[in-house]
Amino acid sequence: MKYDLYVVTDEGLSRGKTHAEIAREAVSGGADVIQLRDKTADSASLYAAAVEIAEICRGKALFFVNDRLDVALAAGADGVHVGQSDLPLTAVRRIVPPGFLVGVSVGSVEEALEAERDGADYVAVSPVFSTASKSDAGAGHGLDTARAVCDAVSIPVIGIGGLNRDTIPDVIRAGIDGIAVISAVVSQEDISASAAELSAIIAEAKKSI
Ligand code: TZP
Ligand code: MG
Repeated sequence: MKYDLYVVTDEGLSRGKTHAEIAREAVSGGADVIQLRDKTADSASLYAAAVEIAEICRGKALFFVNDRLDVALAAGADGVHVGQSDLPLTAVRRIVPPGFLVGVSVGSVEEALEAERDGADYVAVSPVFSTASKSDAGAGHGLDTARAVCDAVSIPVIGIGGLNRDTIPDVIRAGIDGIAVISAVVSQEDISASAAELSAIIAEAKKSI
């Protein structure tokens, strides 16, 4: 499973592009993972976007839905991403079929170990740095926490929050496997070119670890 460039959709930060347009352009630029994230859409429109993105991603990228396990399952997504106050991972695992992927946001080594023990497919250190893209993200946990989580678990570790062309190399050097972004791709004029640029930066940084 390759998580190198993980693009989280956000219609509020996308210069007017829809979730599906963001996903299509990001995948064409080489994104490895797309996460559909929308805290305000009604279920019908979220489901419609998820069906479209599942098709865009098929055979090209993994597709996760944030939080909404019902939408993820109904739309045929590869997985769901849950936070610490979403449906607990143990409950998610009781519902989903074998092979369905579950990612969990963590802010400490303890949360990461618990998620790994409960069967997470990856954990996301969230946020690595402070960010204006998520109003309640809180202070960044920093590179030391990212490094400690990477040392503690053997599942892939994603980083999210304040990651861009300048910060990615240090985050990769801390041991992070995947780089999740909103603004560094979604808010750019050319989403495809930005995804391609970040993919190349990630690949280059991984060569030197
Ligand atoms: N979860 C933790 S930080 C964040 C989310 C969804 C926002 C990341 O956005 P950006 O623009 O890449 O900092
Ligand atoms: Mg959540």
